[in-house]
Amino acid sequence: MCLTSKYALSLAATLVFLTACNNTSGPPTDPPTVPETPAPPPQTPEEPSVPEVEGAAIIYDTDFGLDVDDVGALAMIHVLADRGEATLLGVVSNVSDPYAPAAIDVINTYYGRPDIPIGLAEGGFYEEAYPYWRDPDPRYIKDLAEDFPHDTSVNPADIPTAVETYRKLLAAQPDGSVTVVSVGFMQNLSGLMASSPDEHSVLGGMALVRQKVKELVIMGGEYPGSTNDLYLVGGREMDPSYAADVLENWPTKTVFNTGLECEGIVNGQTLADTTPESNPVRAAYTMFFGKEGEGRPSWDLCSVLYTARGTSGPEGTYFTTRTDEHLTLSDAGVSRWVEPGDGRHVRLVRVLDEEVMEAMFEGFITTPPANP
Ligand SMILES: [Ca+2]
Repeated sequence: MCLTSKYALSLAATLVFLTACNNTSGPPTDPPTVPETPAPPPQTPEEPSVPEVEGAAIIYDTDFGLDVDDVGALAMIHVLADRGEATLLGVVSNVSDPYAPAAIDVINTYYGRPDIPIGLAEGGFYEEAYPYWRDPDPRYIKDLAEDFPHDTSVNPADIPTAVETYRKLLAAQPDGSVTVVSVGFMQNLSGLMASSPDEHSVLGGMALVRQKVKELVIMGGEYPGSTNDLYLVGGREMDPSYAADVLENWPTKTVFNTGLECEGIVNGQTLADTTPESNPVRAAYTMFFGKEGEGRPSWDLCSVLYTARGTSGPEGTYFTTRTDEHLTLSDAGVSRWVEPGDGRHVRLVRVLDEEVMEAMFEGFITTPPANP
């Protein structure tokens, strides 16, 4: 029987076991002695743990609340993650609405990822984020936060800033590996570039971005130009300076899904037919429209598609790219694509039929969570 001791994994366990065996074959002796615990190995400073990443490593920068395709796009990221095509590192809100982080966490929680880091924009930009061009104007993120499970505070003082969240997430990732998906305003990105070294990284913002970010994927930048591009101008609370800073100074490849490319592709209209009432994605669309069965253009979803799969996938070629122009933005918020290319700005041109893309997006956002 004592041969089994050879399977013991540690010296300590072996000694205890041998002692016990001896005790069964002879007269009682002294109580078994507890072998000395080997000294622990010398402490080494812990490396920051790097979570396992599959597919595109995404930080999603969203104006959650202003429109509802942001919810569809976040759902799509989760389904891509369930399929091993993406990893959601974190989400930052570029509106300052205190309900935005909680509403984002509602969606993350529904898809079985309740602990994704979430950051909130500073500075009082869109402190109430709702579709202000609609009448009535539902603040669906507040309803999501109040009606669905999550564990995120609605007190902004409890939420890390978007810039801090960016810095912490980027610092923990391998060089050149992170894709930032910006589907809203750009003050978080501008703030990240201007950020100082902190406990997360000795690098300033520009160096940190240059080192860690693979590419920035922006939804916005209407082609061939616009005086009123929502995200470049800043919408109702206009301030084009942040977007101007990003267009001019962001140090990595920047890929523009200009909005119009995917405006004709509708998403969300079948959520009420194919998913349960407990689905907060369905609820968001229903609350946004005030009724079921309506869909929204797929601006943000096209950015997610490019981010996860690039310009082509099983359905065919999604996009071609143009690099012969770069996007400029004046102080007054007038944007224009001008020649020549600057080596950084890339523009996506949709190729795949709208119907095929629509079916693909609807398939993504109506897929149940793999690990609810
Ligand atoms: Ca958006």
